Amino acid sequence: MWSERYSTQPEILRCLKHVADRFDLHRDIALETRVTEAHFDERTARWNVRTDCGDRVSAKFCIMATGCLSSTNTPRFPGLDAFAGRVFHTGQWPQEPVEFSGRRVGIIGTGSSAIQAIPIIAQQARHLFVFQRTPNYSVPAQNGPLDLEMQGRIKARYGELRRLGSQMPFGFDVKLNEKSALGVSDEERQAEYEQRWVQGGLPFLGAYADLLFSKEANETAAEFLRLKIREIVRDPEIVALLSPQDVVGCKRLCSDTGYFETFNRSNVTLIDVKSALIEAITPTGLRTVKQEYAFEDLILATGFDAMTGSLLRIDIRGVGDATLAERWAEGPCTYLGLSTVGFPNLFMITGPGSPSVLSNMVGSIEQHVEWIADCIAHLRAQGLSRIEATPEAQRDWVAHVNEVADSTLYPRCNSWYSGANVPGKPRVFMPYLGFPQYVEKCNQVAAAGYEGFRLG
Ligand code: NA7
Repeated sequence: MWSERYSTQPEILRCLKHVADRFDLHRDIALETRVTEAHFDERTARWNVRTDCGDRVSAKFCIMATGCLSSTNTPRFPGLDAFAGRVFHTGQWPQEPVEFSGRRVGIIGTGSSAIQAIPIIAQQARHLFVFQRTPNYSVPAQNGPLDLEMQGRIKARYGELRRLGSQMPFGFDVKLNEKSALGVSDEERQAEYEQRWVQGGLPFLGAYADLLFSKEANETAAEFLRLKIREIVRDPEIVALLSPQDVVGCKRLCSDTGYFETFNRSNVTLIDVKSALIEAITPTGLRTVKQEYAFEDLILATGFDAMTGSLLRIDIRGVGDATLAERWAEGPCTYLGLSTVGFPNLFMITGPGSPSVLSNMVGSIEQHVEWIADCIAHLRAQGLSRIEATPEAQRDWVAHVNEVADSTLYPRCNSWYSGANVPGKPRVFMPYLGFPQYVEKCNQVAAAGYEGFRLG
């Protein structure tokens, strides 16, 4: 039973443990184990995997289910190591509760993680300093308890809801308005945005069909969201700092509970670190080029080395001992986000070039797991032991992923979707836009005897 519209981490963990118990999965899972290397042995056509616990495993197939947002991004702030207080990263939060009562806290970043953390920490801390480089748009989460009757209604239609969701562009069953934002009256548009604001969450972006295609259409949504900030936040200087100027949804739209209201509190200070860059972390706080701030706890809400980080932190070597890091030096290249040239029998779950983070992750993960399982079963049934994407299929797929992305506003901003949040990371738009088309393509590839792959 889910107790809220947006479940908290402990509730999700309880659900995962329940599934692992119920299907007796624990015996096949090694927790607290980091894979350090995976090398393909051309002689045996097997993957040799090592872990930091000293395990050595040999397997015919290697499936990297390493997650799109699991390797944290920690900028190299000078002085960080010498900070005398506690340091937390939102992506590596401790399991035990963290108490901020009576403490001065600094938080760097104002992405989704910070936007969710800031209102809660502000209620506890003596003072909270928020160091913002770029403001973000946010809509209310409108979180709340899920009553039993509603849960019953949803569960009675599970199959149907999943089927409907799988036919939608992002794999979610949300109401998409097919009209253009520019083809309706101001009153109608305002009412549509208002209704979606009250409803809450990311379906706000479904208000009009052209929001992610036309800058002019997008600007109507941007102005609506900026007006909300002006209505909520009292100090006009803070309003100006909190008001984004980019395209809405180009960076992932955030969803919050009382985020903008938090800046009306007397114990919260917003600091613009775009106009006054962070110079260093000092032992007692942080120094910008303009001023010094003192606090006891530092929170890095600085995001993730998304989509490729977890893969590239493992020493993965394929044909000819070539490393994945070398192969992807100019950015990730895959066929369907499932496979990459030069790495036979290696599959990725929600890899770059698949819908992944721009889709319902659960649906996308399931689709990949099922496709890979079917593929392995097919190879076994045919007495085959090797599968590898062809360079031509990969080249065409990469071009197609870019072409689709370029028809939208997505590649226009500095988002983690294109690696722009990590200094030095190649700029490649990584997710594939269009869940139903993608699933159809994967099914066609399989039906045509794994077209675009060399089987052996
Ligand atoms: P995000 O969305 O990548 O946000 C990271 C934040 O940290 C963002 O505000 C960044 O500012 C800021 N940042 C990163 N590096 C620096 C430096 N060097 N100086 C100052 N500020 C910095 O990560 P989240 O964890 O919030 O969310 C990631 C996803 O998880 C989210 O989209 C959901 O899908 C779930 P910037 O915008 O780069 O100027």
